[in-house]
Amino acid sequence: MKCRICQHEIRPFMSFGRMPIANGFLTPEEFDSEYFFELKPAFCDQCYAFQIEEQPDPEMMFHDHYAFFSRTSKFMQRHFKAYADWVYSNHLKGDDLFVVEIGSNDGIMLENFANRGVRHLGVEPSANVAEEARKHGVETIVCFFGSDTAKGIVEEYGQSDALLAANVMCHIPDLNGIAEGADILLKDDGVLIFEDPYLGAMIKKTSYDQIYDEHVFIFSALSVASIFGRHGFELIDLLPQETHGGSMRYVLARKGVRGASSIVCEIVDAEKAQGLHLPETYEQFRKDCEASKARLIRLLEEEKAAGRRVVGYGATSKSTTILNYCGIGANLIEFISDTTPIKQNKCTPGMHVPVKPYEAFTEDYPDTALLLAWNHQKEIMAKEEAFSSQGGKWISPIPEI
Ligand code: JHZ
Ligand code: SAH
Ligand code: ZN
Repeated sequence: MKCRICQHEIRPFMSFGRMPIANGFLTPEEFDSEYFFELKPAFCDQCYAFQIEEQPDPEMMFHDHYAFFSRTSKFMQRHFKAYADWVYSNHLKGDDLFVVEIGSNDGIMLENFANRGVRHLGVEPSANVAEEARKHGVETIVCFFGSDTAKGIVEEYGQSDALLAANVMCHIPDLNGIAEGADILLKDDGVLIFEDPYLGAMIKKTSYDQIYDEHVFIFSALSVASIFGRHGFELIDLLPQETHGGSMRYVLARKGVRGASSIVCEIVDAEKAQGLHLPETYEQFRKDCEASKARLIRLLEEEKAAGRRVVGYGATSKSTTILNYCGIGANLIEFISDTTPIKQNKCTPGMHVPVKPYEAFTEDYPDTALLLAWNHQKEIMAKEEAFSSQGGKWISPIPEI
């Protein structure tokens, strides 16, 4: 295969096997026509882009019945308020500000700009979540961001002061097109700011569940500097985040326009010390994934042998990789509880475990809960004190089982 960024010839270093659409929750009538592809990660040692070999077409993942709504976590609502406040105080100056967000989903971030009366626009291809954003006063257009969208926005609204994103840049296969779009859209001193799950954290925690159809890339400072550096942008700041099991916020501006923080060099050095630029690191990661899989299966089989009821907590996109890679189905977990209405009373992609409303968990506690939304551990442990204190046991598949 060719690297999506630099066209260098690269080879996958492992396979997670046959995978469905991670957010493709479905009914039994749809089992026969379910789509599958082989999930194989690869690393490019020329531009440092960690990527998957095959990604389904964007329209198969993002449409008018997309299953992920950002507002399902209270913690994430607070996170996005803080993110928006930080952008506002540190990167926006002057009057008549204009902010654009890619992948604005249900408006969780832009609502904070709307509340300040800042001109804003969300670009969101999934019509159902965009509709939810509008209910919160967030102006949204339903389309995929790219250089054509950028031209259209400039014609209608003018150039923007900031182009923001969270958990979407790593979903977009044509990043060269995104960088061109950013160049068209941003004012001369405009900033491009985004955050995504961090490669350094994924390697450290063996959180291989970050790898699924939507996540075509997993970024590091090394790769982001190289990807956007080809288009005249430079990294000027980096802010590690706790969200989604370890993320990084990247701040970029046109080369030479704004000063760069010394943290950029520090983090790049730390990534080299961690070996994120070396193929051997990914060989070790493969072994760590295999060991993690074996441990999780053994533990669930022990629960079953002991006659204990196990239920999954949170039908995350990430869990599609865990369940399918480890072969965990209704044989090992009874059902998965989730608070998102669109996922409820459907089955999980590939392994077809039933998804039930949250109340199915609270009304009849299992012996053990498999914490598939492990990135929301703090929020969930606080919420589920009653389950834990009456003897309920938790298994977190990641970071350590
Ligand atoms: P959560 C999605 O990943 C997909 P997922 C996407 N690719 C991405 O990058 C990130 O989001 C941003 C439920 N839940 O946040 C709600 C409860 O049931 O880990 C969600 O279905 N009870 C865009 O899907 C799921 O868990 C709770 O108390 O891996 C959490 O999904 C809480 C807090 C959540 O993202
Ligand atoms: N920013 C939110 C939502 C992340 S989900 C958060 O962090 O919680 C990713 C979102 O990006 C989805 O709503 C999806 O429809 C959207 N998306 C995917 N590809 C896109 C593209 N090319 N342009 C704009 N949005 C895109
Ligand atoms: Zn490359």
